Amino acid sequence: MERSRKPHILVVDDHEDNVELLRARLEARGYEVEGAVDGQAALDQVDKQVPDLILLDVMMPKIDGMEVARRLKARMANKELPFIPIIMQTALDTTEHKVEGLGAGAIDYITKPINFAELEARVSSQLHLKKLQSELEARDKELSELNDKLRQISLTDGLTQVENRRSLEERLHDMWSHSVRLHEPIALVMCDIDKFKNVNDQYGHQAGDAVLKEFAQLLKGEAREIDRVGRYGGEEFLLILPGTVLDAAVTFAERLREKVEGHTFTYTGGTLKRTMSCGVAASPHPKVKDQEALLKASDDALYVAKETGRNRVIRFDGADFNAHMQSKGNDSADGQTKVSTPGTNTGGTAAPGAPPKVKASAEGPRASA
Ligand code: GH3
Ligand code: MG
Ligand code: MG
Repeated sequence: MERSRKPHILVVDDHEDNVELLRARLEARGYEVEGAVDGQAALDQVDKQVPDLILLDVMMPKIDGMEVARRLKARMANKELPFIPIIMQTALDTTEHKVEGLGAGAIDYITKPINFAELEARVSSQLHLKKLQSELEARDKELSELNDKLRQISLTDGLTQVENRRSLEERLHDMWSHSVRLHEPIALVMCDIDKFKNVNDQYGHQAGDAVLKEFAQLLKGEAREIDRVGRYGGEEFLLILPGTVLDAAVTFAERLREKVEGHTFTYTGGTLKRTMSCGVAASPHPKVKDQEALLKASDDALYVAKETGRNRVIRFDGADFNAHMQSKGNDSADGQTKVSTPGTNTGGTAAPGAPPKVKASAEGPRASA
């Protein structure tokens, strides 16, 4: 109810004289009044203009006041209508009738013949309650919107505006459970920009920030609507690909890697090129038992990509992965792979003599796109 306009009251009575009498009284008190002389007319009038309050006669032919109240109450309950206080006017001053009226959806009642002072007091108190309730609802809505906004902020990376690590972990948890329940595959692609520190060192931190933002958008642009793309850490990004088997995820990651390699990043003052390395893992896989193992598998594959030359896609438990693990004296067979952090290596762009890139398998389109 807006403060500026007059409260709107619908008076329903099958005796037109009664309607007119109440109209005159209420209009004199500053209310705007509509009249209806039967139940159907009352319901039609509510459809035309929702009143702030209804004064409803009980005894009417065809659709009586009880039925009107019941129908309106049902529509209020399913939010088709806002809350409208209904005051029953009844000649039947028995407890049963009052109880029935209140049960049907009336908030108050007044007995005929009507005492106008009493009527006015009841109308004004119900309108006051309705106003308080509307204000409360508005505040509730505002608070809930603010809460949604806060939650959104708490799940978004401030710099790149993609999901942050917390959000990714929440999503992975949900998506993992979903994939287990429905026996659907799920894949992770862990991406890390190669030699990103050099960007900061050579072009400044702001250029680094610009590259991160553009990089995030590039990944997002390549992902499907149902995929999740987020910043897992500094210059490390994670993609969660539901319904995707390992082969398909490797193909996808390879496409991403090529895209990044071919992309020219822009920062204030110039442009630069960069490459990225990816680790890919998926479930179902005999060595991936839970979501932590899946995350670790993609991370381990990423580190192998770094150690074996960067600008590469490495598939967890694939030939390159296992060869490297063996050369390191590690065996991934127990699912507890240990990989040292990458040492010094060649720069961001593909170095001459770097190991050949993983040939991504083209088999198997990404399932359930
Ligand atoms: P590698 O190829 O092994 O991944 O080398 P790298 O230089 O990319 O990795 P390293 O971990 O040595 O350095 C990461 C750098 O990312 C260091 C850090 O200052 C920078 N960084 C992390 N977060 C941000 C950020 O928000 N903005 C900028 N500009 N730099 C960031
Ligand atoms: Mg890096
Ligand atoms: Mg890193």
